[in-house]
Amino acid sequence: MQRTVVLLKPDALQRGLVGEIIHRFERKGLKLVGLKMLKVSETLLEEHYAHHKDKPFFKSLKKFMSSSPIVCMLWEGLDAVKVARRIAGATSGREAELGSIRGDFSMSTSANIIHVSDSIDAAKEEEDRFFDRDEIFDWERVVAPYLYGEDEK
Ligand code: FUP
Repeated sequence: MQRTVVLLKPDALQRGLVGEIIHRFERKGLKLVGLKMLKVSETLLEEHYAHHKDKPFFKSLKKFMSSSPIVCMLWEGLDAVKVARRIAGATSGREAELGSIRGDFSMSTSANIIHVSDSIDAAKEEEDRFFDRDEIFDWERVVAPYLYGEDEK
């Protein structure tokens, strides 16, 4: 099973969308294995968004991401990385498909509610970046046989 990191950005908290978003991941069948709030430091943001450091929006992105706490979540499931990306939708809320979180709740490319790891490698790096080992819970989901077929375990 894969794990993927989901961050609920300050706009999700300010707009009271945290419960709605968690609900969508839960209903899909992903398993919550980590959950916490965090005030992100400048250092952590610079590491997390290192690939954007030369972009014109880098400074405002950092300001936005540190304007409120964020919610960090770790979700587990078959193909969790790809599935979570689809639940989130395209980067720009204006382009994202209706039915996705960004498509339903965002009009922006910067205030776009949610971050989701974009590859299996990124998911592993981000898990280490945002979670300590004792913050990850390896619990047995008793309904697992009703979420996956025998051949999918
Ligand atoms: P995504 O993987 O969909 O979150 O998208 P990116 O890695 O391309 O972008 C990461 C974050 O940078 C976005 F969520 C918001 C910010 N960003 C902007 O503010 N403006 C842009 O034009 C592109 C990205």
